[in-house]
Amino acid sequence: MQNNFKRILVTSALPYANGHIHLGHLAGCYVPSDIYTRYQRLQQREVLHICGSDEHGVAITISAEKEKTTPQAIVDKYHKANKESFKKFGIKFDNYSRTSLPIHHETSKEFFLDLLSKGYLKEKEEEQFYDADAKMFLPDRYVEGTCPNCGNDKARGDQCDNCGKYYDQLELKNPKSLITGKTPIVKKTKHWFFTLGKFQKKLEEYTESHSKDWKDNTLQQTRSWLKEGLQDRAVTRDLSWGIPVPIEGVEGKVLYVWFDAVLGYISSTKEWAIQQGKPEKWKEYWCDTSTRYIAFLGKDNIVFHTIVFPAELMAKGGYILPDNVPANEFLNLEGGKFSKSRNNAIYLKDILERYPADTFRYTLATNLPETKDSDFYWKDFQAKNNNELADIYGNFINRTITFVAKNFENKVPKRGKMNDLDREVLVYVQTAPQRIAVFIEQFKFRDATMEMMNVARAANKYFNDSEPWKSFKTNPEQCGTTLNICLNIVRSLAVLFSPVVPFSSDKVFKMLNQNSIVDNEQWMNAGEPQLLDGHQLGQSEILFTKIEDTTIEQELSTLGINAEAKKENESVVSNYAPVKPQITYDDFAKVDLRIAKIIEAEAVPKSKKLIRLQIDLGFEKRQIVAGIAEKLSPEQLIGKTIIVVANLAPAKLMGVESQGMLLATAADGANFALLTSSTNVDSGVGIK
Ligand code: B3M
Ligand code: ZN
Repeated sequence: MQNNFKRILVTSALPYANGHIHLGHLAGCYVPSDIYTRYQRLQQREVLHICGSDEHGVAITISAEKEKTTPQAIVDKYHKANKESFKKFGIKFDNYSRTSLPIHHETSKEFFLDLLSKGYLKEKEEEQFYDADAKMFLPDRYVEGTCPNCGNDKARGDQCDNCGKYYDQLELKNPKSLITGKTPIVKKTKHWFFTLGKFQKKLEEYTESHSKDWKDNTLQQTRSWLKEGLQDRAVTRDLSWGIPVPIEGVEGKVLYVWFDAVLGYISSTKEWAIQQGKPEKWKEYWCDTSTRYIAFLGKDNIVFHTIVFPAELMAKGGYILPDNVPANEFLNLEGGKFSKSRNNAIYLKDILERYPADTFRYTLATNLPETKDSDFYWKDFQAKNNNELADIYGNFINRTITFVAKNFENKVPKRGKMNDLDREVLVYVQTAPQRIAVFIEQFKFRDATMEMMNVARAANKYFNDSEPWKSFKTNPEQCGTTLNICLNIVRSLAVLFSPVVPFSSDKVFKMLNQNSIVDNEQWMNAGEPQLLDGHQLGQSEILFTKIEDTTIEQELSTLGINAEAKKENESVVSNYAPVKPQITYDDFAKVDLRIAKIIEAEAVPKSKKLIRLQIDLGFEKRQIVAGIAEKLSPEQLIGKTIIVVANLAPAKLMGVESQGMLLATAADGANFALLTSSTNVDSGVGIK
């Protein structure tokens, strides 16, 4: 990690402008990046948060065909909608640009031509799927077929959504054109290939220089690509929508969307600089080594930001590289996958009509898929709103403010002599900014948010233990001190919570009749008592209202997923095997179950089912073989914390020795699950 930096550049993945932002996007990228930048601003650091719409590529043209309109109409519609939703949700970008803007086209062409002149782009003929009826080549998502890696039969031409593997489209099995549904033929076409291999060594060094500060998923996916050896990759496509290949005489070809999308961060920064009236200022962020660059994104975008983009930047020269790439895993919905097509996605624009933004910001922040996929459950959402936001944070604010309004003429009472309880709680609050900062600096936003709520918990406890309703009659001076401290904690909480629930913090500041806004506060001073004795407070209002059961039932009934999930579950019931003969505890105790971490994974050659795993048991490393290759890919397995039978006699499977066995459900489809540990437990710990 780079320590002496002057400013921080934060980028959030550019969402495709072909659909509305949903909870999966927010949990994967935008809630974390917004918390991070808001916090850094409170730390008085110079921060720039950059984003925009990704408006090129086949994702857009296919959506246009589906909605029977033009790509331009699609991107215009969704760019506007998403920009607005982000704003209402309080995701603060310094600029939200579009990759269809001239400034972006110019930037991308400049990169392409520079790389071409340096010999990093090679012209080659390659074979590609061609739809003879539609008379067109079928780039990327225009073909669907069976994934060569995991067997998923809805795999796209360039990438499988199920196992995350990227491959050459000719490897796809049973290819079908998305335009005519026919089996495409293979035909030659000319493209420009980025010689990624030339950067293999530099990228390895770059990756390993971050072996201590990058998250597991980022590091493992990047290493696994590097291990396979970087190949030349086509960075042009036969399409008319996109940035035309800037070479004379070349027609009907555009830059591959991933080649230009990542450059969108740079062009968005340029656009911002122009808006500031300082057109050269973007260089401070991209070309100055005293800038620390953090790229937030979801796990399916990792390698484009740790390999492809850095290689482009290295090839061009003079640019800084991402210092960290805090990628999140996926957020699932009610135990299933988010899916636009199956109508089981929750869209930001819809929830903004029904709930305050902060409720979702908080519930997502406490449930971010930081180390593994997490689930959004409506019931959980209700519980977090009712039992935490309303009952803990909201309640403390409310009871404090109403008590002061009723008993102290709505003015901050004088702080007199302090007792042990007073001093204790003050120290706890004063040290909170530092505790939370440590989490945020490590991109542990869940922990940070929980720590914020812990402060509110401690505040409530202090209120209860101090019993001001009693001391008001018996010792009014002591009561004044208690409420003075409570009000100051209200203020502290508003600042500490502001990266997560900024709208509520603004309301609290109004209630406190503070003339500054939360954004002007200093993070490290947030725990200090700052309200003056006698300060007149504003009007109180309820911060969070409770969500009724009927509201949640309504939400659940509108989710398409339920009916389907139920059906799937019903069909399994009859398949459960009868329970085996009874055993004694001693029988069970013979099985030595241990926590282990998967450090390597690779398919066993010539086997469809077997995967060879290298696992770390804490006290030793071992090889085991598991029959789960059809369910999970090596990439999905690496880094997982699993449970293994550690004392199983070794056995050979297809000639490969297995020294143990992992635990997983004995079912297929939606009921297949690898047993993993839900919290971070050391490898080697036993299970009973
Ligand atoms: N638009 C993929 C996505 O929306 C892509 C990200 C681009 S980041 C430069 O998941
Ligand atoms: Zn796959």
